[in-house]
Amino acid sequence: MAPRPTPADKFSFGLWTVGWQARDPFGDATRPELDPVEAVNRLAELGAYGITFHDDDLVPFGVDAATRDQHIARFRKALDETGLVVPMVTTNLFNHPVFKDGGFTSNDRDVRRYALRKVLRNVDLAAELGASTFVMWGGREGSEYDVAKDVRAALDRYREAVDLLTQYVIDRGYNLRFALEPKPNEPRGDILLPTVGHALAFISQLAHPELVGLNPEVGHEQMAGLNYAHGIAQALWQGKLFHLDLNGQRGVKYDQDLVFGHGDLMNAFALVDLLENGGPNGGPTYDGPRHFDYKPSRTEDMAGVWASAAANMSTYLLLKERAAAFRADPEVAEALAASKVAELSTPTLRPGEGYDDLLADRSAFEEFDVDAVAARGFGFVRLNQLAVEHLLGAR
Ligand code: GLT
Ligand code: MN
Ligand code: MN
Repeated sequence: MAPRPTPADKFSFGLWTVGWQARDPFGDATRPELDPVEAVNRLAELGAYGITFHDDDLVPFGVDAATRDQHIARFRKALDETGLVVPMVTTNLFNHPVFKDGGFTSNDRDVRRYALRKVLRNVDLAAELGASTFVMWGGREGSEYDVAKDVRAALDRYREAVDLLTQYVIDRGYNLRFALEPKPNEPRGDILLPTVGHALAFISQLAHPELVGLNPEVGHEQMAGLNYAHGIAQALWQGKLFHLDLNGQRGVKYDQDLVFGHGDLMNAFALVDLLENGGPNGGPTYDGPRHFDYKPSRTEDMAGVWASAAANMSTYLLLKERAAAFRADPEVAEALAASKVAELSTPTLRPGEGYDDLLADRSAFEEFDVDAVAARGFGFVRLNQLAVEHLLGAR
């Protein structure tokens, strides 16, 4: 039986996920529009704790101020009634044709100024609703043609935008941090800040790097052929895992946004194990929202939408159970020791040891039995098979 989620599990969903009408480049919508208030009610019933949105998911683009206030007020009422929270907010800088060459990095300066105003307005709303993370996915920030985009100038403009936004939250006293979401391509041929690594390097160039981290998405890293769990581990290592987008992807192809675990299940297992058991004392490494950014497949009706939303959460909880069982298994402990997994945490040099001591240590080199050590196996396959057996419920 799949475990039932509760708000303590901190599961959250984008309004654009369950609300996706399944329009794709080849076909029309297969589902009706979803009222944000209904999304709040249904997600709360299913056991989620949070809901996130783009400005335009909640308030249709271009409506007047009074209509905007009405939309926000009825959404707030649904939040108050259900206890659902808004941990994260983001801005749509990709849908309207004005953003066809990007928002912060459009070649057109007027578009860049308009994009900044749209984001500043949404930052106010995020703070008003108590969000602590503001995601920035720059899906249109990029190019199809190398000669048409000065990438260094684009990065200057990207930095200019992020620096303005961090200064704004500092001056307004908002408790809000920014999380960049990398993606290698789609909708642009090449997107700026394409991977976790590029985004981390970009952050080091900012005026307030402490206020900027990452929102890595499973499928986006896997579209680039990269290991998501490794990317998350490095983001944690650098103190930059501010938020994350969980979903599923099957290999290097278009962005599938499948249910979490419906792609690379082994990597999802490693990820949940890292998030839940990877801390210094075997506890969680990350205590933020477990946010699902998936698209209910186009084949599904509304009942299928809610079933797929529930599937994300139960898969996560099942993996959490399986990872706990893996960690508690004495045979796994023995295999981990045989593979010297914990030995990697021992510094290579002794306390206070420097290169002079290392050079003087004959056992490290002159007397080191290279052939004997080279002949020893690490037993990683056995260890991984134990993980597979736990994952399959065979242990
Ligand atoms: C868009 C994208 C997602 C991002 C969203 C945040 S928008 O749906 O595909 O990966 O997380 O802007
Ligand atoms: Mn995606
Ligand atoms: Mn995403």
